[in-house]
Amino acid sequence: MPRGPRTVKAPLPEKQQSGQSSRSRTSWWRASCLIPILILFVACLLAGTDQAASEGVHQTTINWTHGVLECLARCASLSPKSLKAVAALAEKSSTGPNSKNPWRLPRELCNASTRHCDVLHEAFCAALQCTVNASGSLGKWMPLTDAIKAPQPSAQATSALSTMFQAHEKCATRCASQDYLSVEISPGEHDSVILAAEKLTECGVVHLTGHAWPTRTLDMFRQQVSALASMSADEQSGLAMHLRANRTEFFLPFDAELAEAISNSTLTSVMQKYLQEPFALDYVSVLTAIAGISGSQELHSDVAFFPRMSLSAHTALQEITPNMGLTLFCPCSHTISRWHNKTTSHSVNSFPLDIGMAAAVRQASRAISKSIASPCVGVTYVPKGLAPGTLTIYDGAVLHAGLANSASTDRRVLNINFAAPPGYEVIRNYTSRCSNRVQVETAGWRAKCHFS
Ligand SMILES: O=C(O)CCC(=O)C(=O)O
Repeated sequence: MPRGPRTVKAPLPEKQQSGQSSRSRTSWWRASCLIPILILFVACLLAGTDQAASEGVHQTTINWTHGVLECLARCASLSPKSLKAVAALAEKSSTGPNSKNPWRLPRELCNASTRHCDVLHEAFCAALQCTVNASGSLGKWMPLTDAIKAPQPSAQATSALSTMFQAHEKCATRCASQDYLSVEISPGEHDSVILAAEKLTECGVVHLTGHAWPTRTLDMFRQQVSALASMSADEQSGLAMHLRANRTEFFLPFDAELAEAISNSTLTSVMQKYLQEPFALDYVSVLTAIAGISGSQELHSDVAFFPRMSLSAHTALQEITPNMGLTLFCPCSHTISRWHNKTTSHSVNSFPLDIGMAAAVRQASRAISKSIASPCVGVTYVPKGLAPGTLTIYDGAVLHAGLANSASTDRRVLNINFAAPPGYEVIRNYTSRCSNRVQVETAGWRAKCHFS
């Protein structure tokens, strides 16, 4: 469904849809309640409009949060016996030749990294019980051994969840601002690298402005893209892959001089500071949103759950105006509640609220994005526009979506992708559906660019 950056199409909240509004109440009661509500509504509308105009931010309009938080509190109130049953179900779902588990990284990656790499049992109750549909309503409780009906949520879990959720909303609100997310890069200045890595850690996305790339490197990028554009249709299609919503990704042939420029760049320094462990270049491509043809994508992430595994760095090769289709982001969605920083290991007898909330909020945002244009918690961020040379780095776990190009010019973005820990690029195998030529060119980039 095409989705413009500034249109919000909101179905009625669930209660009103199902006709449970207070039809039976007297009209005087309604009138006296409605006046303050109306005043509040107009005030919110004005505040929201202001912010949307200045920051490209939308307010969330479907209220699914109460049901999901209550459900998570119910998961936290399960008996050890039921939690064991959930863990057994989780294990069952993750075995078998075709199972792709979002909550457990392959062993070889786990061994190569100090990161928290298995949250299967912790996330599973949220995934089983607390998912919502496109209109924001919660699914039915799945009966468990001694919790045939959902248990009463404990006051402690309810309060802890509410605090955590508010912290996430605050993070999203702070980060949904182009000024906040933009870090001006001056040649040779180290402080801006540290600041950029901090913003990326906090928000999951950062824009590097100013001298993110030396002019010479930007010129080389543009030459490579022109070279691609002048190839025969056959040669171009051998380097192409189709993406969601009628976009095309062209993989750039390996170029030793460019590989050198990337290796010694501000981008690589920010990546080193952010990841704090070895990583590898995965591939280099050009994302093309075709004028009048590329539509809006559904909200998605590039990796299922874990942050700091796949990072994309998009360089605007031309000025990108709002109607050319900017990328929408849900700020802070890469690590809702910062669960990945905590080293505590959990037993099967507990339900960690932070991991459960991360799983449930990500699912809900994606589900409701099918019906509204402002799917993120609290606020949805779309940049106002990007100047040529601006470098946007985002963690692949951040929920995002490319918006429709309704302009008359194609939008081209140079995309450099990194994988961590090294070896993830092989397991992810992003280019598996591509031609032999793409595999060969990608191998060229990968061989030259390893970072410790
Ligand atoms: O084109 C964009 O802005 C984003 C593309 C993207 O996220 C994707 O195709 O997965």
